[in-house]
Amino acid sequence: MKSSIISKRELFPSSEIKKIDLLQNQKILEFISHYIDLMEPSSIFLVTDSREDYEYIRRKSLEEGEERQLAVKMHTYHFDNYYDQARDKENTKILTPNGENLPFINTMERSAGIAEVEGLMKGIMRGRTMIIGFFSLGPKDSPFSMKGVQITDSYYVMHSDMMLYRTDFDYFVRNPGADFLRFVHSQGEVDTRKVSKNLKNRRIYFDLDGNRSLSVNTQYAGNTVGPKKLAFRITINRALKEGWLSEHMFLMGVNGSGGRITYLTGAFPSACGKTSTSMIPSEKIVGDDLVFIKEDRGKARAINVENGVFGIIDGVNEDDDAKLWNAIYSDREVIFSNVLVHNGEPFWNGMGVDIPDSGENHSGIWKRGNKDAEGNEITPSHKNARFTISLDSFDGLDREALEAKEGVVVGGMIFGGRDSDTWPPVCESLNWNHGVINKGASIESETTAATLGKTGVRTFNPMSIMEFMSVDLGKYVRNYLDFGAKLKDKPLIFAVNYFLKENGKFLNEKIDKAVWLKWMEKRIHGEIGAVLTPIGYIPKYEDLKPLFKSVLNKDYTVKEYEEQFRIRVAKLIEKDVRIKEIYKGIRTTPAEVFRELDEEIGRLKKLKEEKGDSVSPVAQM
Ligand code: OXD
Ligand code: MN
Repeated sequence: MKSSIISKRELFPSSEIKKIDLLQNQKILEFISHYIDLMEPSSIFLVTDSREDYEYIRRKSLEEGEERQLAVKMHTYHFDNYYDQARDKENTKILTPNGENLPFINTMERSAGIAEVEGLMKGIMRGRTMIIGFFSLGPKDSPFSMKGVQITDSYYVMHSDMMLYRTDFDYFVRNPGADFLRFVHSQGEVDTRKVSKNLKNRRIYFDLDGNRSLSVNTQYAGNTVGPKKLAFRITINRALKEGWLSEHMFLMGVNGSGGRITYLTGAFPSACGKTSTSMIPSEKIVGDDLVFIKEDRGKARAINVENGVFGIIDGVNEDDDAKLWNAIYSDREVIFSNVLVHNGEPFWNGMGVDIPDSGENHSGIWKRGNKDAEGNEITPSHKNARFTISLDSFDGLDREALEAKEGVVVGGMIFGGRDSDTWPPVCESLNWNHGVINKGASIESETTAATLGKTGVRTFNPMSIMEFMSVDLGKYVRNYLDFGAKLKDKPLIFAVNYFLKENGKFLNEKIDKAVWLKWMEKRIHGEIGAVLTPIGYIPKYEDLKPLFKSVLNKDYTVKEYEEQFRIRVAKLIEKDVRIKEIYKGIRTTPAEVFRELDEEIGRLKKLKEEKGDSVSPVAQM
């Protein structure tokens, strides 16, 4: 069928009709047509892979006032509504047939959900342009990749999509039968600052059966940028059905001896060190947020799904984040969101320079001391203020790995959380199942600003995926265990914790993670030994001391080691019992989960009887 099925053709510019006519993919034409009829845009714009289209979108973001110019030519800034600064858990729902409940997931009956959100979308683009983008999730022409089509009326959202993902209009021209993920978004009515104003009608719904996300009355990128966290809900479901892993993980190359590079993935909840680990200056970044992992001839191979970084800027400073700092302060393109702008310069909390007392920020024209409607003092930038940047802008980008169509072999997988009193800074699991269950599926983390709501509350966050979870957790863990069973060369699984505290003080410096990475790399290649404890293998002091010296030029003391790697036996038992209780409430929990947790509790109890509630790592040797 020809694109004559596009309704209201006569309303649209001939340049765009020409592009549409290149598409013979009936599913796309029907998809576009449905939303033209529903949202009634006054015009359309199709984003092809051309440089002109990229520049047009960028220019329009500025002309429409969704982004504004900073002093540096390629730097712009964007604001979201003061109350639209993060993912909205309450109004994010997974639509399930018959409204089937899923553990920990906000679900809603599918047809009622679609009717509700499409009701809100009716006529919403009157007087506006519908922008349609075509993307590849993962390298083009890779067996890992998926394709997605984004509809939006926000130039900022499309601009972000284009910085973070590869456009792939050509694929759709070449493949009339191709299927794709569907992302439908409208920012809804905006106020004079161009921010979404009908927040009470903000909805982010996922129709997994239709491979579709529907989001409305919001601009925050976590709620709107289709190929990123919207696609993620859909790909988690796909991975489960097809026996692979779609994960909330960075992908990085760690430099080892003799010039070898070992690839590690890492899953951390938002704002817990995932981005900063992936950008450690001494190593190679491939991606900071989303990977697909598949089995290939007995090995686990991974790709980065993205082509850019949408990261938290709060606390980013020149000393701790040199690689990122250089990227941000190059002349490359950056969108800053929800930072403070003063005289054309962006500022954010914790950047390590003096922050002006006035300017414009997410609250509007701002002066230090200003309070919000709830009486809280407004900080210069929001805690979840972000930067959007292409991976191209980073020194030490592993381009070959980023573009590798067949992915790279995963040597290790890291799980981390924000945990002040339980896990040691780094620990290797006993084996795949122990790692999946007692590390990944047992992450508890204190909440952060990436989601609306209270921060600092200990929450269960298996694989750091909970906020994006779209399937039954028991089945998700089952899939992980089965995936490992297919592997001849299993990646080692590690747990890290950068947030251990004693008497309210952090026990580690931010940069210590550079040492843990080197330790893990050596373990993967069997180059060093370790101390066996009830929770897995921890480093020996004699291995860490030279690593601290060579990596950070730091004299690491036995006292530091003892404090950091003390086995907090009582706390660990409490934790395992808590986790067991949670899984008991999930009907589909695999039996292996209880077995692994019980065995670990048994080992810990034995140690407790022999040596007490808190045991020095030296005493373990
Ligand atoms: C993100 C998040 O934006 O996890 O990546 O919040
Ligand atoms: Mn993330």
